Amino acid sequence: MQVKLNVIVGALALAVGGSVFAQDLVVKIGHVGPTSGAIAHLGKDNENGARMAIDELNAKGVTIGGRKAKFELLAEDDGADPKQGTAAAQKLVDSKVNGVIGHLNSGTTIPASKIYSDAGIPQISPSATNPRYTRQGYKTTFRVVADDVHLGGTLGRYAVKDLKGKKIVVIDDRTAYGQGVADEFEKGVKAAGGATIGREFTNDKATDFTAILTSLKAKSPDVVFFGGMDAVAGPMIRQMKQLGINAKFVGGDGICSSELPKLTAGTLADNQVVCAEAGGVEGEAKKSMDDFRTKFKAKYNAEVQVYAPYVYDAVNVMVAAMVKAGSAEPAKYLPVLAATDGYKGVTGTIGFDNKGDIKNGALTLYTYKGGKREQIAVVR
Ligand code: ABU
Repeated sequence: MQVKLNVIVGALALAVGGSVFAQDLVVKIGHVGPTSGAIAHLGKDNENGARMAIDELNAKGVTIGGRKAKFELLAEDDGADPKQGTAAAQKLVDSKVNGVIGHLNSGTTIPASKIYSDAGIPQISPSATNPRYTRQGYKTTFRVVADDVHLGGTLGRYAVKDLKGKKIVVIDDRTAYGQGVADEFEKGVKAAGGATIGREFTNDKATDFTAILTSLKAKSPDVVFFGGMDAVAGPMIRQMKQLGINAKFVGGDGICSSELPKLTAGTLADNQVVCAEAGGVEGEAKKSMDDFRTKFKAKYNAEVQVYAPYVYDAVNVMVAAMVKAGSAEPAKYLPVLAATDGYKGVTGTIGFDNKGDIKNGALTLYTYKGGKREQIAVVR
């Protein structure tokens, strides 16, 4: 009897509630990054970028296909671990997300992309730069930053032509990103007429680099390139100083964070590091990025690390495609997303090529002075 009563009450509640909630379209946006582990500061930065976009969209009010959309962020932690990454991806697919922003690392983004592709769910990575991600033939993969061919190649040329490196050595962390960007750096060095004189590797959890740095010190390097993330680069720079290696330290977007000076425990010299963010704006377009940074600081009481603005744009580009398609159903808005062109984001103008890569991607070269990141130049 009690069971019957519960069923009737439940049905009534649904009927009454239905007239209210039928107007709202719940749109679930998945986000995945490492919010635990050594690069949790980067994962949280990304997640905050997504949350900021979602909060603003809900506050502004967005209509999709004549229905008011209510956006929900389903945030997952992949710990920068490929296995945890695929588990997180499956969880989001099972939760029937409408789209995914992530993952942060190439090593997690690439294996996860098969899961999203099989489920037909659009995925935009705001930070995975290994070119393989968008070269697998999947229709669901997009990226709003330049890739490692661009990053590594530009830094390789910069090391030869601008830093005048004559004794360039390379270290990588053997991840999909670290090894890939280091390979591209070496190609860039060669293309610019230079040569590398040593290569060593470590891993993305290492903290002691005495053996590889001692071996490289014997070659008296003037430029050390590191393919890996800031959590490893910081202690490496500190140990270079302890060993008396006075070389420039060059790296890609993975080391180019606000956190890097702190991670070197105060041993970072002015102008010692040259790194590149895989995007960038200049001239009048810079104002929107600066405004984003100010808003972000006010909301989270934290500086942007690297990728938060790219995550913010990725969410907004995805939602713009849903609005244009009049549907948040992946199969309906995916072709509209793929055709994105001329979208004005805080990170610049976004359009995708036929692989899902950003068209005409930029890079921003940075150094550090007084413990703060300082822009050198935006290059295309
Ligand atoms: N692009 C640097 C960090 C993310 C990655 O693994 O690609």
